[in-house]
Amino acid sequence: MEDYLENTDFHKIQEVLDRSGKIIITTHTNPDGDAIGASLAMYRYLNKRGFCARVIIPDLYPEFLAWLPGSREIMIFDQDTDACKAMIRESDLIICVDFNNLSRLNELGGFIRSSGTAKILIDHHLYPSGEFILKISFSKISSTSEMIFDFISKSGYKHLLDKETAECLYTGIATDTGSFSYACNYVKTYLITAGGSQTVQLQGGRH
Ligand SMILES: [Mn+2]
Repeated sequence: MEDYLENTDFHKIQEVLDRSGKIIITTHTNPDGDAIGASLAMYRYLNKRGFCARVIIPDLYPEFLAWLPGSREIMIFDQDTDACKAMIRESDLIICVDFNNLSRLNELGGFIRSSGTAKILIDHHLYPSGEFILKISFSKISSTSEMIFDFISKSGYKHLLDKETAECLYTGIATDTGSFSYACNYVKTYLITAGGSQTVQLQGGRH
C-alpha cells in the first residue's frame, strides 16, 4: 500500500499536536467497533505521550463494546451534557474519527461546530466536509482503526502500542471488515491484526 499519509495533512497535524494540551476525541452516534476502537486507541496513545485527552461521544456505545480498555472513561454527551460542554470549551483541539461530517453527531456535532476549537479529521469515508482545518481522509483502507495504527507508527511512537491499544485497534479492523471478509485486500491489515507490531512493514503488498 502507498504511504497515503504523505498525501494528507499528517505533518501539519504533528505541528498542531505539539502546540496542544487538552485534546478531545470524538466519533459518531450509534458507535460501532471501529468508532470506539479508533477513539480509545487514540486516547491511550495521546495520554501516554503526556497529553490530557478525553473521549466524548454523542450517545452510549453498545454493551458488547464495554469490555474495551478505557470504555468506562468515555464521556457521553447525552448523559453528561454540561460536563462534556465544559470539557469542549476548555480543549485546544478536537480530533474527529470515523465520520466525515459533524451532522453525524447530532446535538454534540452542533456544539462542536459552534465552538472555536480547531477540529481535525482522521477518517476513511468518502467526501469529508469542509468543517475540519486539517484532514487525514483516505477511503482505500479497511477502517479508521488501521489509520490510527499507521498514524502512531509514522509518528515514531510504535513502541507505545501496548496490548490494550492493540485490542482496540483489532476490534475496529475486525468490525469494519466483517471479520476480514471485505475491505481488506492488503497484507498490511493482516500483519497488524496478527499482533506483530515488530513484524509490520508499512509498505505491504496486495495479497
Ligand atoms: Mn469505520
